[in-house]
Amino acid sequence: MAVFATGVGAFAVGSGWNVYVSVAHGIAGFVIVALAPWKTVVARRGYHRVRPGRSLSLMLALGLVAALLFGFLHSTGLARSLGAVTAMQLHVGAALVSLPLVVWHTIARPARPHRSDLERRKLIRTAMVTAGGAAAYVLLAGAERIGGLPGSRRRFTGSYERGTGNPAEMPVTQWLNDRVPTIDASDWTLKVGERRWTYDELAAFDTKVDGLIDCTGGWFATQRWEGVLLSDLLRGAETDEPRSIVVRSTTGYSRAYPFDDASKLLLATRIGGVPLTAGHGYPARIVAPGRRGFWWVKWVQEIQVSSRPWWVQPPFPLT
Ligand SMILES: Nc1nc2c(c(=O)[nH]1)N[C@H]1C(S)=C(S)[C@@H](COP(=O)(O)O)O[C@H]1N2
Ligand SMILES: [Mo]
Repeated sequence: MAVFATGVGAFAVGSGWNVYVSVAHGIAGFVIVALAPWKTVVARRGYHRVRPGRSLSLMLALGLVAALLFGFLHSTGLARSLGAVTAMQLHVGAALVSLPLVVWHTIARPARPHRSDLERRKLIRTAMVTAGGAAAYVLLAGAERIGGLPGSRRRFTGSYERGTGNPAEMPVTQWLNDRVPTIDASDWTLKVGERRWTYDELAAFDTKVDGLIDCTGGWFATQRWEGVLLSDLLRGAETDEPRSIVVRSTTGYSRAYPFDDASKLLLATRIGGVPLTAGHGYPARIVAPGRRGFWWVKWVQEIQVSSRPWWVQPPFPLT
């Protein structure tokens, strides 16, 4: 459970304390590996008893092995993509398949708590396994560095640099199933409050932000973005109790941000001095430094101030 929680945590945040979450996620992975031999003995015993759910148990074991393997391949950089999919996608996919199975397994195969569980000896053993996981984590990081593996050049979120200062080299990424729309800027407008902005009006703004985008898919890049800060754009569009800013794309993808972040969010029309490409969000996209890539809404169509708190939304987009 710790490994799922830290994995989700690492996805949610891209700055500050996230580094601890990511490190904990790595250590938890090693702890699972360390416990595997012991668990294998228990599982082998259980497997010989024919009972319902045996194939589910087997699937769970396979799912966890796959999640660990692909996590290892991504983080070391030994294999970052396998054909059309990335190791990171397989890592997350295997984890998502395993999660309901873990829940089922905990309910269907309860481990009865023993009085001895809280004994000093057992607590010390737990501490030692965790310390062993941490040591393995540090050793692997060292080995990556000495061996010159790509894994040592990752950001603390686990992401690899791709296309900094060169937008053409930067991946075009969609969160789930969104498709890149073809938008003709001459019949596109941006609705902000009651006002509609044309592309040319927006393109006249030239606030520049060197912003780092870090996709949960495992890559990051820094670019010079250019456009208008939401705090400038929203002047006059404020409502009575502004609590959040809701940004929606032409495709229906949307995110809500705390209202107080307005001066940190840019609506960009240019990247590296030239208009955005369709893939990167033309005509206009959000630049949200410090937030993971899924907050950087592309193809923005509407920006509204709302009295609803920003956290009244799914933690991750649903499309
Ligand atoms: N409308 C819309 N905006 C979106 C997405 C999406 O699926 N739809 N994906 C997000 C994700 S997950 C990332 S990492 C960035 C990627 O930006 P890029 O394609 O310009 O590199 O866009 C974000 N903005
Ligand atoms: Mo992403």
